[in-house]
Amino acid sequence: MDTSAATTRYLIGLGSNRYRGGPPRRTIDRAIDALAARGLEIVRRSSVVTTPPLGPGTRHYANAAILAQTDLSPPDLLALCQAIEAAFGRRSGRRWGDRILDLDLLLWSGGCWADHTLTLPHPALAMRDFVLGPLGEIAPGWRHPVSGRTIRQLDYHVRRNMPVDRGPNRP
Ligand code: PH2
Ligand code: MG
Ligand code: MG
Repeated sequence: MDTSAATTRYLIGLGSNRYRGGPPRRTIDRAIDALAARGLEIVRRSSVVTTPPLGPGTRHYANAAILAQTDLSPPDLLALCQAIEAAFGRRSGRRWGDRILDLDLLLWSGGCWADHTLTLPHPALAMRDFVLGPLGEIAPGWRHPVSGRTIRQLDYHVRRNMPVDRGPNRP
């Protein structure tokens, strides 16, 4: 038995809507490479979809999600994600404003987590089609630990209740 294998799984959402060193889709690819280079095992990755901005953003987003395995705790993984965001040039600015790179912890195999900086599942998960779409590609059967609904069910509900322009990748 391989006792060195990481046992904790995370679903992570990625977003970018500012050009820096390349277009947003390329930033998403580079961010996934950066997470892998820092020791995360990327188990699955979604396609990159183009979505209209929710909130005050001015440009469309490239969004994607990954399923990753690591031994890091939620706060340690959050710190790593924030370090990568900073390395990509992200500056703290307006809430929900345009951003070079956003890495959001969405769900983890440990169920619920809450401390002063991090809440899992991500509180807005069930309301965001740009998160649920990519998640549905890689983990449709994953159950939200509070509602008990699968990603597939949540995605179905959000699309039925809040139809939005899907962008060129999700006709
Ligand atoms: N992220 C936000 C605010 N609005 N809109 C889209 N389409 N995609 C995002 O990732 C996104 C957003 C804050 O993180
Ligand atoms: Mg976000
Ligand atoms: Mg974020």
